[in-house]
Amino acid sequence: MTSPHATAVAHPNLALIKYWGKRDHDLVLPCTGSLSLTLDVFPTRTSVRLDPELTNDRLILNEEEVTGNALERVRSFLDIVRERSGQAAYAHVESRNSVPTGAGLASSASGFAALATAASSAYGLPTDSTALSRLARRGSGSACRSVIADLAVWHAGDGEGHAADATSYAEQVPGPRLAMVIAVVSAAQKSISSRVAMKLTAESSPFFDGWVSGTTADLDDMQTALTAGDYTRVGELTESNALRMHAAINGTRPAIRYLAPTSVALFDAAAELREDGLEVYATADAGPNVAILCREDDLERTRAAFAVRFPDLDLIAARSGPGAYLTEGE
Ligand code: 2P0
Repeated sequence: MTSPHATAVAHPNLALIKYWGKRDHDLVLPCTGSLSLTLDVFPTRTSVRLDPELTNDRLILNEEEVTGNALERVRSFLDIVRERSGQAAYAHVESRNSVPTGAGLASSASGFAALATAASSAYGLPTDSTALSRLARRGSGSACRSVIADLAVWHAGDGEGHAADATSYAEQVPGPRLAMVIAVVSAAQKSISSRVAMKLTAESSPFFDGWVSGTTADLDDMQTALTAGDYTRVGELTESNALRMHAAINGTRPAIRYLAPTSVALFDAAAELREDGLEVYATADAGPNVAILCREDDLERTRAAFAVRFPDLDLIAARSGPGAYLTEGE
């Protein structure tokens, strides 16, 4: 008899309305809801195989055995799965991702979405998208959105503690066909992780309260704009919400700044192209890379327009992608 095992695939997502700040660090409950586009590039494929002989989990990432903090994070996550499933066995976890790890292109989102999906199947937990999204959230907040295809809203959850845990998950929302061009300003590991930086922002940025109240309103407005198919409003909210997040981050003391001169130049180029009639908007996560939002029909034109202006940058064209799915062991 083969030991229980499963393999799952998940893709990164990029937020149009950002998640930045937790109200519960243990349960990974956010201060606000957020909303993202799951992409069709950079999949992560993760296998989980239970092994009663193991005395700890083993993690192989891109064919290399990983120990230390990364293994600890996976082990803590699998502890939740073991507790819920009543199965004590440790697991071999093998994961491959094609996105540069730690470069602000959301490898933790696709990673924990794939891990939650494969582990749930291997340990016999429910694999409906709500259960998977709630579980993925415990690994990395933004991972709950990568469980879902296309446009996903992550609900902040009602109340606190277990009531909030039950109601904080992502689900798909309707909207126009969107795409993105990701401009890779740097593929290097970022100097300070999102997890640490968002905690420091909440603790020391005087702009954090404004960020939370503004984002709560932005999320409502964004859902209205998406439902109405109002692309212009979607783009304006996307760009403005990203800049507000960076303003809140910049207010941290000692200061944190993720955007590089080239990142700012990319925001300027988006504004210039809008003047010229190509309706694109810029957004950036916790790193110098910039994602350019466009209508799906404008994707090639948008990529070409940025290739002329930024010939030295890698420009990755991405469309809306699938939610996390099992490839075997279902
Ligand atoms: C987002 N980011 O909404 C925002 C925008 C980065 C900038 O979600 O601590 O890696 O694991 O819950 O999910 C990155 O945060 O943080 C993130 P944890 P996560 O996409």
